Amino acid sequence: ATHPLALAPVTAPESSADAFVADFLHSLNFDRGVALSASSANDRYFALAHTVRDYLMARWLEDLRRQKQSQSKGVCYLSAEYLLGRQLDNNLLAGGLADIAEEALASCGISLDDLRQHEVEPGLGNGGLGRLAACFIDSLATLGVPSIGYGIRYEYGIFRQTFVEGQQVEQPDSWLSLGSPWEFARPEDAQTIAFGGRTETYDDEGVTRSRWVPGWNVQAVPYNYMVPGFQNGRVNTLRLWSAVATNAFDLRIFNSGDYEEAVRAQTFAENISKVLYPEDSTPQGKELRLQQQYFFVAASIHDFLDNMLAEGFDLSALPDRVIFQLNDTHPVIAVPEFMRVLVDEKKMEWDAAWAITRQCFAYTCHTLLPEALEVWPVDLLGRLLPRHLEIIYRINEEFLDAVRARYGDDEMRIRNMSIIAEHPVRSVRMAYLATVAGARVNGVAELHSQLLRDKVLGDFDDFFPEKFTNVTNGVTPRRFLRLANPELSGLITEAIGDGWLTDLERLRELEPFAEDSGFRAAFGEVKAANKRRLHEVLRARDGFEVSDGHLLDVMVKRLHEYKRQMLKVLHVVSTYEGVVSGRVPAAEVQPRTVIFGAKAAPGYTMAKRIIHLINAVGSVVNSDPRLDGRLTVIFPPNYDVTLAERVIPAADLSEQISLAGKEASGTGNMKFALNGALTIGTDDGANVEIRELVGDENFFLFGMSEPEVSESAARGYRPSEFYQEDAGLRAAIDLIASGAFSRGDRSVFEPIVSNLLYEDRFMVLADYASYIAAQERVDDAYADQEAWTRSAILNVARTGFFSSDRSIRDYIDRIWHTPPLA
Ligand code: 26V
Repeated sequence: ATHPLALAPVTAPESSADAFVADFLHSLNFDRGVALSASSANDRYFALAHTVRDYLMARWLEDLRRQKQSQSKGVCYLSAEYLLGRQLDNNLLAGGLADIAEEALASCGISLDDLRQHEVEPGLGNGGLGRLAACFIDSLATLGVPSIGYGIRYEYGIFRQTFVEGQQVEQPDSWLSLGSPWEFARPEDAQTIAFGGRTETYDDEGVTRSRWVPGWNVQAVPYNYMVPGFQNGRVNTLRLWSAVATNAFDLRIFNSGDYEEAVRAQTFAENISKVLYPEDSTPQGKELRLQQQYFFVAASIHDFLDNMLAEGFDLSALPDRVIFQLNDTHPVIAVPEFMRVLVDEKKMEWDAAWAITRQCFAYTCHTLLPEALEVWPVDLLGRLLPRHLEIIYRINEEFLDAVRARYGDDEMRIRNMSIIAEHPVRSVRMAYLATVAGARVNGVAELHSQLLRDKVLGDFDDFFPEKFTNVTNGVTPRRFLRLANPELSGLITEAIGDGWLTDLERLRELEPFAEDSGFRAAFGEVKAANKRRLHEVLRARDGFEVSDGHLLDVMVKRLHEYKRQMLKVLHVVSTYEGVVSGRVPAAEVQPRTVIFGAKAAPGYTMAKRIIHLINAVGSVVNSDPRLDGRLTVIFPPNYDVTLAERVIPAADLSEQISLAGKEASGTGNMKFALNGALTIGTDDGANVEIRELVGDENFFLFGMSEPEVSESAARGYRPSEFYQEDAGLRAAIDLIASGAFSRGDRSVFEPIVSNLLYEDRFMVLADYASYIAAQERVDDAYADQEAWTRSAILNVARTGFFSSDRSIRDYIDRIWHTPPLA
């Protein structure tokens, strides 16, 4: 670092369109090896990405150096998922390069917009949890918090969804097939990750110690991704791990002369980071999934300890240097790994190690569904990670001793609080381990955090109330307002300046503009333009023709029964049935286009049936002339971040209709409100906070409250009573049962119908009447466009609270206590 050239990379390239052209052409020629005249669009996209990368590089190198050098406390965000979305636009915006790049490319006769379309989004997440992690690393960089995101570089992300005769068919998402211009492999920073084997005790100068004698190992190779802050000169790192076979492992087998076995072993190792599990909410207890979890957290912990701490660092000071934030239970195996390192490898006393560990971890819970809480069978965990199981047992023993000391021999309580469940199979309850080990436990919206304390983790709240806190989720305004909705962003900036991009509460200053008819007209124009833009996308992407002048009603999120896409289907079917039965003249139907977007977990049969039903209803409704084109249902396949960025800014109505007490937060709900859609929703998750902020008169509330749901369940819920008593509901369900949407074949949707009538776990029928009434209020409200637009503006103005910058500030204040930028 003393040679003068050592400083060269930390000088940013000159920012002018001409310099940009030179860099772009250089990259095209020397990175891609093609002349401009011979280049493909993909070549140009790569060259552009490399050019943008180069501009950010100086800042990145500087931040890497600073983070390593500074002795201040940093955040290691541990997440099995990052649903990043496309990178090019985000990095252009963050680097302040969008205009220069556009001008530079134009001078070469290239349209930036064309190149954008060539980026395959990295879909390394399932839904809300993964997208939240992506928003959080954006905000961490923008706020300049010393931090690093750790995760897995899945070779295949969330599957690509196609429909064949209306049914979901999954295709592999080979997002890396053309390579990724945004990643930097760092094979020299690889970690060796061990698995299997056994434990033993040994005599260490008179002290009996335990150690792990692993059976096999793999290499974890990190890939770094830039995470630029918004125009603040900061660039953080996302470090994703990829599995490869270790040489030692290969050699042993090669020496035995078994070539096929050696290749098999390689495949075995590389399987670990091969594919993202597309299950969302229902853990399957698959061994490979536990391997993935341990693989990435062990690599991350060792990476941090090896690379971020100075030589000879005093480990007892760890709590002043790091907090590991556990994004749900997926990374919780980090806790026993950390203890193993401190006790077995660093030879620390158990109590001292535990005191440190308890300060270095915090846990975020993202669910309320009991079946979504991860448990690992003890026999599986013990086979894969025998030493970790011993450590978990000891943590549990000491914890239960403390519980006994407090409550006496209350065996019921002990059984309920044990980290080890005995039934149906002996298993480790990962949420309990995280709660016992974490310095803090947070839910993701006020209601959710309250329900965690009252119900899911009630005994733990009683035992350590000081641990529990709330951090309401948020979304990054850079991606979901500025990039997704450039026209609205322009209008906002014209009205109040651009401070909102990093201080979203300033959207409040828009409130008076709701009363300004000129502003309302401009706002309405933006919405109309966004709809036209969406129509073009849907035409080009899927061949849909969408009518103008419709209320655009959108429900996009994972397909899950608790989210109740079924309720939306019943609303569509009931509108359709009203017209075809002759009870309602078509002319009285408010023209609506209903857009669905949803992937179902491949093994979730009921969810897939509901997808089939939506498509079936769509094809009947859309082609029935009696509707006079006033009701359209479209379901573009493969809803992803890229499509979200097009759909959300165009929406008039946001459907957030989960059964109260089931949706932990929701984050789509926030994105819609920020883009000026009105919400029809239940009192669930962050809907509660959205409604409080925007005001009752700007939100369509319906359905039971959480306490009402609990009461109804306790009394014994009988859905068929609602069917019997509500003629409209009966007609809609009967129409589905009749085979009207399945060419007369009554068997196709029979499982959906009988589930609704005799089980209906998520109380669709109980909330039906209230939902329909709320939709009637929507129709009435939409008829008065001035009033509707006024409400839409107020939704934008009053939802600045939902910036992920605010969420991160709350994490800092309530959990991390990390100092701001160094
Ligand atoms: C669970 C599992 C189980 C094993 C297989 C893979 C897998 C992947 C994800 C999950 C967790 C699902 C929990 C989740 O995504 N929760 C959502 O988190 C959002 C961000 O906090 C929140 O807005 C949503 O309400 C909540 O459903």
